[in-house]
Amino acid sequence: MVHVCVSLGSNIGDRTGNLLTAYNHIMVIKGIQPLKFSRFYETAPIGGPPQPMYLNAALSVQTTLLPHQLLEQFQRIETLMGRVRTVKWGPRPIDIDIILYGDEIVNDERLKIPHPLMHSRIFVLEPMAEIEPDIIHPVFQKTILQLYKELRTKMKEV
Ligand code: A4P
Ligand code: MG
Repeated sequence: MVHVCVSLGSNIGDRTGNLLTAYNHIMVIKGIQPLKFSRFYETAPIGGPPQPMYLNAALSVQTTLLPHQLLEQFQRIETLMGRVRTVKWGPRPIDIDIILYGDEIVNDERLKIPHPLMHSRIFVLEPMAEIEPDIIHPVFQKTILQLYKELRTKMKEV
């Protein structure tokens, strides 16, 4: 079993309903067991075109699935929930990103783990620091809580 951190985001339609629906879909995938689900955070959109506010959450699970199998399952759920990929970083009913997969590093065309932007995104780190503060980022060798605090400090400086 591998301990996996997942980030969820929604900024179209019933955002709360979308996060809960995504959670329900994830929980019935064979080979996934839930650990913790964060509260929901309203966050200003970062990047992409002008778009509505997001609702973000973090989820930790244990799984026997391999990284690419997880990605496939998450993309199936995104499509099922009406996700149409148009603009990069554009608005979406649901985005499901794999943030950490144990301490494994994956870097190919389709999948990058740890998620390359996680340490610079407060909307990823804040919910994750709530549920899994002590997990260590395998590249930076820092805990999620440390990364979150460092980013908070950086944001105050600008
Ligand atoms: N991909 C590579 N690595 C991963 C990974 N670790 N997890 C590939 C999931 N997917 C991964 O993603 C494009 C491709 O990334 C996939 O085909 C997959 O093979 P996508 O979800 O289709 O497109 P995207 O969402 O536009 O790109 P991406 O990189 O997922 O965007 P982000 O980084 O998630 O940014 N502002 C706020 N406040 N809250 C948000 O949640 N989200 C975004 C999207 C922008 N601004 C936001 C938020
Ligand atoms: Mg995504």
